[in-house]
Amino acid sequence: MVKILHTADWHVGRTIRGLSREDEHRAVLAEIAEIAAQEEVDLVLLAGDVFDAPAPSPIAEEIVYQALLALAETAPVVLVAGNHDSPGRLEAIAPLLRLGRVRVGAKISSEGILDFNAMATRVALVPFITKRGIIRAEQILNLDSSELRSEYIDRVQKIVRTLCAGMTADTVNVVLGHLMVKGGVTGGSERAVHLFDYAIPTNSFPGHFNYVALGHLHRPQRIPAPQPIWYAGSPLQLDFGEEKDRKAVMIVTAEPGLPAQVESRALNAGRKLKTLRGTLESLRDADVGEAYLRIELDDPYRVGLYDEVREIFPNAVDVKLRTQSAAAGARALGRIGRPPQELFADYLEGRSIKDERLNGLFAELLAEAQEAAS
Ligand SMILES: [Mn+2]
Repeated sequence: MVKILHTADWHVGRTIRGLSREDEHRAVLAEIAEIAAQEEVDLVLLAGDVFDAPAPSPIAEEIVYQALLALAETAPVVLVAGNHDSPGRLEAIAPLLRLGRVRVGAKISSEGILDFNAMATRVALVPFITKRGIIRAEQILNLDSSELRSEYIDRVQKIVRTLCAGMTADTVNVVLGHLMVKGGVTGGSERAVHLFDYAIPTNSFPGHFNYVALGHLHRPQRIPAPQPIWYAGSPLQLDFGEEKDRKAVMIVTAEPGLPAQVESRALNAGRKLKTLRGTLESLRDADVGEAYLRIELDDPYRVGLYDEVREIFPNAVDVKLRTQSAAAGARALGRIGRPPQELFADYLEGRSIKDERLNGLFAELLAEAQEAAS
């Protein structure tokens, strides 16, 4: 019997409207290390988006490496790169992390299977796979978007199947991946561009596996499938789309030949995110604790209103007047559903700029941004 702790999407370095969350990250990662120790797990799996940005700050690095070492005091740790991580950076640090019992899957590799013989456990490593990473340039030019999508899904499936080909029923087999699987529910802060278009079906995972440990979606959830396929979710509420999420890690008990048993353990160290809507008068006595607040006011604008809000709610990080957003919404309505290239052309025309090269450069930039955002 093998006991595993599954966590994901730490996003260390993430701020909320410019405010640091370093203290919360330290606290919640310590909470995870404590759970690992209490549960006496045999293995820790971290399913990508360790950092929030590909070039993290020294403080973010310190928080992550300390947390990894704290976890490694209990059990070996395995992590894969997510779309927010820099594979090159993680690959560079991998030999040092290995000395501290932390194994890294930074890039897809034919050696992407770890054997933990002492506990008869195999882990297939599926770091995030970019569209550019597996689709050739000429295909990007010649295929339409639905063909590109099925090409991507097909290749990701092949990669997963190839990695898992050697798995047999006499070991505990786990897939550790940062990827989008069909049937998941987003929390709203995962940069949802084309998220579901590029989701792979649950039957992509071949027969002999006991558990699929995923990262990418920030809400902890089981994917509807006969076998246990789970997103651990992020340990902190990262954005207001996640207000309802109850953050957690998964404790997974597995033995060869049987689907794993999964229990979630709640994480409580992070501050909550909360949205308040109404007039300032009606909200005045709201019980908000330590939560970061998004406040949407029905009041008409008056001088000093924002100062009043901040006085009553020092933890307000986002304050809007709904009356003003309605007006802005009406202006934006005329732009809804139109492709970015067209909007850009409008913008140029509005500024009396005529230069064909700009349209080409914009298209290039857009393709790159969509790639990076997904
Ligand atoms: Mn993420």
